[in-house]
Amino acid sequence: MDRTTLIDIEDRYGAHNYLPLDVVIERGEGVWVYDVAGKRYLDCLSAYSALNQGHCHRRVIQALVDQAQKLTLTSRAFRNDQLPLLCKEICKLAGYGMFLPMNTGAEAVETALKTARRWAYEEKGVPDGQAEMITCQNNFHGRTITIITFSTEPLYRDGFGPFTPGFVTIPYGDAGALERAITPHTAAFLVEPIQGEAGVIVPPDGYLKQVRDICTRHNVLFMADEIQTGLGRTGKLFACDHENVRPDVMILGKALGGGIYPVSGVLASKEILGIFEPGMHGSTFSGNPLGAAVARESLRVLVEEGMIENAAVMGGYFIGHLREALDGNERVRDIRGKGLLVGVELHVEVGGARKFCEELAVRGLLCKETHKDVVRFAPPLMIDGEATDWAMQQIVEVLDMPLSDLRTVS
Ligand code: IF1
Repeated sequence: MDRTTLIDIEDRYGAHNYLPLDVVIERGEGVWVYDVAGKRYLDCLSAYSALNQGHCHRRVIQALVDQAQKLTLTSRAFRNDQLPLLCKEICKLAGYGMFLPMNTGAEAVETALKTARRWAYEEKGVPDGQAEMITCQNNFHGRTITIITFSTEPLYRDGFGPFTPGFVTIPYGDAGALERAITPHTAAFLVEPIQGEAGVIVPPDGYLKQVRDICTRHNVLFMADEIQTGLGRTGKLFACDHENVRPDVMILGKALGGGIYPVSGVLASKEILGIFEPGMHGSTFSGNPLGAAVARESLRVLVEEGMIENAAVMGGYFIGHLREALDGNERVRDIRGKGLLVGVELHVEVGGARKFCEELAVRGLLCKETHKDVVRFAPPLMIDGEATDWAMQQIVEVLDMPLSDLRTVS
């Protein structure tokens, strides 16, 4: 079916909760995707970092197919032969004592919040029903009603109340604000090591170390949402590794399923995740053998194929070169990021980043604006030098074009 027919059908029968670039993708391989007309694009979004291993990675697909032919779902009413190995392998890789699997990122965040509340009542001695949680301005942790309770973005929040009590918001990157916000009832501090959706906001050097120190001193759980920054994206296994900091609770999703199958989960010590007793929490699909097999292979591929190191090398090259090449560009306000999570912020006067994303798509490079003025570039982690050079050339050229020459895909 052709592109416009498919778009019409989607717009007629699908809810309009997104405004996608009007490319209709049919096939993907590595860093490349192909639309229904056969046109090739370099994917510089990677489904918001869910595709760190690239599209349809052969080994992960093989693990999926093999497992799908054997066993897909038992529910946690019974055991299966894949979940135990996923739990062990991810704990060994990440250096934690226990893993609690879920499916989507938002569910993993909810799981972490439930963990922290229960821990506060049972271990910390917070009076029942009074646990507090600290979160940051401009955070993004998902879309459930509890999670949007502490969103500061009206678009995500307005009209969805009433909300969940027990949350406090502080500025991001401000360790002093964290210390001041802590009370005897504080259970946890939930934070993204780099704020992705807020526009690739990298906190000041040393922030995560200070957070670690403050949380330890006040017996508050440090919970890192590494759903977007984790699993190699920033050139280390976790973004917290850049400061050699170990959060008490590590929240993962996205690339844990290799961009193939939704797998998420929470890592913590036995003391912390040990608060869960049978029946307290769960989900029909969590820990299913299909997802577990996919996650196991997704982790192996990341490590064995050197993707994390490649993200560090290519990311450094990408950011360094863009800074140099866009030095004199008056539209560009800032270029920032770590590894292959890169944001290019334009001055507000430019009037938004979307039209540059449209022109880039016409040229065969897919990326997406975040908020209004930032373009986020986050290609799969196995991108090579040649594709990186080509991408940078397109970006530099497009950011230099007269507005009237910019084309749109539709
Ligand atoms: C959408 C944004 C990115 C996340 C972090 C939890 C979740 C996400 C740090 C929830 C999800 C996604 C969801 C997707 C778009 C996207 C996004 F622009 F909206 F904010 F990546 F930057 N924590 N991020 O980034 O995980 O439940 O979606 O599996 O909601 O439109 P999920």
